[in-house]
Amino acid sequence: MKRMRTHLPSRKAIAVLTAALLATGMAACGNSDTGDKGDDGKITLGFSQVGAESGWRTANTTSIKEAATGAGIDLKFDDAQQKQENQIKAIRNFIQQKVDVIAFSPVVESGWDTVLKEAKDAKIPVILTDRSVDSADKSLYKTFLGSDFVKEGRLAGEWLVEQKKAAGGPVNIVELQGTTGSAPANDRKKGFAEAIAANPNLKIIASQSGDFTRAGGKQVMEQFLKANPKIDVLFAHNDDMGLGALEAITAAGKVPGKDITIITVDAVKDGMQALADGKFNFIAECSPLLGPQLMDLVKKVHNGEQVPARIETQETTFTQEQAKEALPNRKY
Ligand code: GYE
Repeated sequence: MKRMRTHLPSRKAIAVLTAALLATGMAACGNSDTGDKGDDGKITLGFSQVGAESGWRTANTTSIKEAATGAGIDLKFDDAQQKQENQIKAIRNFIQQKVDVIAFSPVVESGWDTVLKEAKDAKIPVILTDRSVDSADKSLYKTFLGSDFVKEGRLAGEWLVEQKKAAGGPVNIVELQGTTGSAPANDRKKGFAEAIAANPNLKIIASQSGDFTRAGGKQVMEQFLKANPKIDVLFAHNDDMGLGALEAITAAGKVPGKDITIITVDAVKDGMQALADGKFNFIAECSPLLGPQLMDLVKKVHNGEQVPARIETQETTFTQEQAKEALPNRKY
């Protein structure tokens, strides 16, 4: 009997425990209704990244990780290896773990409604970053932070129209598209096509996905070169595919930047170097440095503050001369 008694919690212990439980419960309610903060009191952000397919993506991941540390946000980072099913799995995990906020860069535009609804039902706010979704129900996410991809495609096309004004004869264009079904591939294709539409001599003779990777760009460009004896222009939806294509073009005995005019998007360091070296001819910029703005938004939506429905990054374009000037100070 005596021994048993010593193992029973005393009244005082029960009182202390109850008070502690109440306090935690109240603290959680006071923070927000979107989930508990971690043990350390920090906001927890679940972030699902597309993958590591390009220089742009690597710079974007670094920016997000550094900004989270700087903002004192507890980051749970998941790399989906360019697969939507992995992103859906990661988001479901974040919901289960009751993170405070979920952010993700959707690999493709469609097929998100179900999982976004699950996050909404769990009262976890979602922020879209870099790429958007095509969901009709805009209440499934709080905001979108990223670039105007249609504009990037249009700027690329407008530059080409200007260059080829005096060309007269047919200008054969090949296009390396980004990941099939992704917002930047869909939108850059659209913007570029619109910009050149009024010029019937500018013709896209082949267009295929290189999945935003160097290997993809090289392989598809090899096929383009085999199938088409006269290629005047390459429009690649990102620098990496353009860089991969350089190898195929050189191997085919052609001079990139001279025999074939090369236009890309992103303006990451390697792309800018190729432009400064005269191998590329024009780049429409797309900034991956979204981390600091994202962390700001995470704090705001966690506090229940209103945020704009769409926040667009300011971007520019680069010619070869401008690339030479900008390169020394390029951050990514
Ligand atoms: O242009 C490309 C990357 O979504 C804007 O994804 C991003 C694109 C970027 O793989 O390099």
